[in-house]
Amino acid sequence: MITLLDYGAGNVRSVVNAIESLGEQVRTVTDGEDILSADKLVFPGVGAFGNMMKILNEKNYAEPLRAYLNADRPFLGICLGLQALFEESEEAPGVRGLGFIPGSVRRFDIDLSVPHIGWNGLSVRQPSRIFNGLRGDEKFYFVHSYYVAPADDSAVLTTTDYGCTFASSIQKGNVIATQFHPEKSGRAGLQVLKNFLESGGDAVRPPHSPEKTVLAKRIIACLDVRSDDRGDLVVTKGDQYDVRESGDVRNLGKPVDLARRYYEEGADEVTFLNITGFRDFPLEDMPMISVLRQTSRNVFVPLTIGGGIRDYTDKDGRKYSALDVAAEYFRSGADKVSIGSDAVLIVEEYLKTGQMTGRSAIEEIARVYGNQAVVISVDPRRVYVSTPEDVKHNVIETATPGPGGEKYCWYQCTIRGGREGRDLDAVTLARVCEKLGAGEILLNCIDKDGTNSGFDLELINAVRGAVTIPVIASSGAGCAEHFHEVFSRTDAESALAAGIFHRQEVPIRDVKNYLKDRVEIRV
Ligand code: 1PR
Repeated sequence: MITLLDYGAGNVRSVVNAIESLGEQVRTVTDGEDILSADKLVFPGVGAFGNMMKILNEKNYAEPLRAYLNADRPFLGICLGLQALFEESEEAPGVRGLGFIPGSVRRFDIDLSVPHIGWNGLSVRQPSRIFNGLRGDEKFYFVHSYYVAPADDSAVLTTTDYGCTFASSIQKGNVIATQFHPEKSGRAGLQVLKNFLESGGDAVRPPHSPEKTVLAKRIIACLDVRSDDRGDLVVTKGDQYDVRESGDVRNLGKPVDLARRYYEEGADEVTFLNITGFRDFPLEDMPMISVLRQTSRNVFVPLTIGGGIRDYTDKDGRKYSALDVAAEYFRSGADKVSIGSDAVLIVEEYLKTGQMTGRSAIEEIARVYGNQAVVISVDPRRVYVSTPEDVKHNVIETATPGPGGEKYCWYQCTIRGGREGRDLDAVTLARVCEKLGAGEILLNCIDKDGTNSGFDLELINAVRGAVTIPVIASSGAGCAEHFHEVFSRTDAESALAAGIFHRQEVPIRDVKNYLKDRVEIRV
């Protein structure tokens, strides 16, 4: 029996799923006694350092935890569960951590995108039983803006490079903690968890551990989901957002089956977009939640879900906040939520008033679940103009002139699945969303969607240049070369595709095989 320390601030579903997939049972801590009586304690920290310590203190968990750690009992901390072991964090000055390891937690101060999101490697510094069965060159999933800086190296198991070299896992006796998420790191991550759960085993040094590590570019499979005319939930795919063919909604498969297939084929992440979420209320549309629950049981890479994340009043007058909707998605196994239409309305309001209210969906979800959990899905469309002075928007000079020979264009944000254009450009949207606390931009392009003609590099460069958070390039992938093009000609951190994967024209494996000698990826 594995004891899980869940202090109620986020998604522990995936950790439970991963442990259960290894044949173990999980019980959740309900009081300090449960901590002291645990055989093996897993602490998947989520959210922010200050809030975490506040809850641990309020629930009287902090002292039993210190006692458990000091007694050298089996412990696995994950992400914030690693940071909790230190004395203090720049994320919450003045708040005392558990202080089990001397040192502090620092914010990345680097030229690269923060948070550090994605698959990066481990440089092994000391042998450990946690490495049993690993080659050493596997990549693991990270998502964090802060890293631990131990006072000395004695407990450092691995380091990872991202603008600086930081401790990515530590071990002191039976206490092990990782900055990366084993439960989201595919087969390699499950092996690390298994090594922890199985007591014993010799300390080993994996044979192929790199001296320096590199963050991989991510390949994301996207499933646009909606009910067809018979009411069945299907994966569909549009041409420039039109998902109907001869009047019917295109049906390209079942969401849970396809997500599983993409996981097995090597997708680094899976994204579900409930494309009619703008008109349906997701908490009534329970099939989506059930898709997420079933998927997270056997897909061990990050899952993002979008569609319908906004405030809502149901027919009985009951009010739900966007945070309520997001919370249900996180409980059901999502790691990130993506906000589309509502983000546009939030930014318009911000531009009108110049005020950050702290109450928008972006700010509220970021505050509770962390910036990295909030993705903004942008649905822009090109609008051509003859000169940059024609509009007040961010205009670019384009190599693909418009129908009247126009040499300039701007990217108009849309809402309601592209149905309604707004007086806002994608560059401004991305910039304001970052300011409000979004952690990542999912950059679609209506003109390119479903065309197989390649990504809109001009759009991606314009948005990527305007923000410091990671950008996911989306729409238009037609062959493996297009992924190479987007990674070599833009600074996008990841690339997403739908149609070519669903129709099995270019499987994810072929994309990765093509990229592997050209771009750093997770093989
Ligand atoms: O507005 O917060 O309710 O969210 C709705 C979400 O649904 C948004 O993220 C929006 O992008 C998405 N969406 C709405 N309508 C459509 C549609 O297609 N009719 N799909 C839609 C967006 C774009 C991508 C697609 C890529 C790659 N689809 O998801 O997967 O373009 O496609 P490709 O590789 O085949 O070219 P809200």
